[in-house]
Amino acid sequence: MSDDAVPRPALDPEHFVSLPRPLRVEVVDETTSTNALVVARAKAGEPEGLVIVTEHQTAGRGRLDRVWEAPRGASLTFSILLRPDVAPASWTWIPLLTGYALQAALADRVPEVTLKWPNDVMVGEHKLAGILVERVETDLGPAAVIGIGLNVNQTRDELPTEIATSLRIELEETFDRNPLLAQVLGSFRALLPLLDQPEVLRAAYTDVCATVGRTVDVHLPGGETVRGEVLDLDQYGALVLSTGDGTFTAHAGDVVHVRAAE
Ligand code: BT5
Repeated sequence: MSDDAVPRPALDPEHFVSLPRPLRVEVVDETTSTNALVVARAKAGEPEGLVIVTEHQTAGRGRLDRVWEAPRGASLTFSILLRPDVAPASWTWIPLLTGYALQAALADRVPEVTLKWPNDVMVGEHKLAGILVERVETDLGPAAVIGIGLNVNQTRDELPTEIATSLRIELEETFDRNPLLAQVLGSFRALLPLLDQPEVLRAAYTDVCATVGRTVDVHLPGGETVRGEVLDLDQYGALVLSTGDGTFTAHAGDVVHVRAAE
């Protein structure tokens, strides 16, 4: 059961020494944003596989200038550097692959965990984790900085919105974040080759994506909204909607929100 007296072990680099190559984890006590830190390291020539995890972000970023908020020591906030050697068309799968790897790592503990296209990990209608992938141009070529915020030990009072949840709330248990992070990173590393097999990834993602089959409102920049039933994902991981008078394809980069239609 949850109990405020249960210790919350600090992040400890010792737990990450035997992760599969090329992953290597650095723990920092505090930073503005692990994405910002990894972007800077990518530009300075860092090889792929760097992971930076922090106890506290003072300016955590969401998509489209939204913010990611988590109290010190309660969650996992980390970023992974990749230098993907894949066709440009496969880049759009990176956030989806990341969500899939999180889902796969958590499903044993939380069987109800699903994915909300394009970048949310959900339990029912509640958001357990968010993903922010940034593409950075560097002297070594384009890099992907994959940021993940996973709510672990937050109590209801420590979450910023009603739609958020944490593992602690769902499972009534507090977690040592160290083995959890090692498991998530292991899952990510094991599934990474799927970037070269978009058809396999598409089938696997669709299987655990709660958005497919739903009627949703896709909010576009500029205020326009498109309503339709989600038929499928296309070969780039974009959402294909049936709108009544045809189909509409929504690309993750162009979407402000996807909400269940009222
Ligand atoms: C995301 O954005 O969900 C991407 C979040 C990525 C955060 C990680 S943490 C490590 C790395 N470093 C960073 O600086 N960022 C990444 P988006 O879909 O735009 O969702 C943002 C919205 O989620 C906010 O507007 C809030 O409504 C909500 N939100 C903020 N903090 C949350 C939390 N802890 N749990 C659930 N929802 C949250």
